[in-house]
Amino acid sequence: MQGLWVTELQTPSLALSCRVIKTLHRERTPYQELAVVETEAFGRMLLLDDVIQTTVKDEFVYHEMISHVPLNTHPHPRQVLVIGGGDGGAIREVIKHTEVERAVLVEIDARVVANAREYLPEISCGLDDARVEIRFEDGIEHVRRLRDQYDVIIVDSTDPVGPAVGLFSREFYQNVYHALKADGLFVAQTESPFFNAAFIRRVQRDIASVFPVTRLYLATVPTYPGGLWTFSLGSKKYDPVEVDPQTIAPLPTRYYSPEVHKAAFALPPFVQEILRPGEEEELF
Ligand code: SPD
Repeated sequence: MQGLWVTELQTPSLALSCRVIKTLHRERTPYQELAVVETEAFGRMLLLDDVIQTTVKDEFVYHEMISHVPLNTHPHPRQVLVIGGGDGGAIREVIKHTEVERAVLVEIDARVVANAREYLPEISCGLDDARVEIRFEDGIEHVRRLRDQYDVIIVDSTDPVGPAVGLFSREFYQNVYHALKADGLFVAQTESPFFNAAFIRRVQRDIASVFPVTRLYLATVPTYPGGLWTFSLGSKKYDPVEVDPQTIAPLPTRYYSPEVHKAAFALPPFVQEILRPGEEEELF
């Protein structure tokens, strides 16, 4: 192999490598090692602690699916909270919904936002919208204080290691439940069905112990381990599977559509298997 490559060790026995055209920035923030590199295959790429978070080429899949599925499930998504997501991709999608009055971004690491603004303008471009408020706080602590405030909460976190572990706990889901209004709902990114099956099973069980409606859905994100990615949704009232595609207003999207909304909940048998109760095994 020639030249500079960036490699994410996605599991102890699997790596994804991309040829790097240029390293644009590297720094140690108070929370993590941050890098922005220009790659041949995926354009600009943000890495945190050597884990790919987002790339200009494939980010739209993840950000559209973590945002439009919950926002089109809630009939009136006016107050929206995004936890994590400092690159701004989820916020960019959230503010496409004209009914959104306020979109609060709670990101622990101010340097993620600063670097996204500087190096990833296509992704961070919604952060200056008048409806957006940015707070540099720990999302776990932030949610603990809230009661009855949000219609939709989106947990756009890093992988469940280090400080993010608490974002995947039953206690956090209970706090999210209280932070939501009486008909609110939330969604979280929940890793790979190929490599994190036991983790997904545990998360789904915990969400189901708090929320009356619990769903898992899928999207294809080429730079994430295995390429197939899961999102877990907990809802007090509305079921994303019951949404009538004809009621979904058209938005400028490249992956999400009313048909994809429906199809994302059609789980292959091996993913359905994950949702059946079984042996617990901690993978992280
Ligand atoms: N394996 C990496 C998963 C990262 C998920 N969150 C990415 C944040 C993009 N806004």
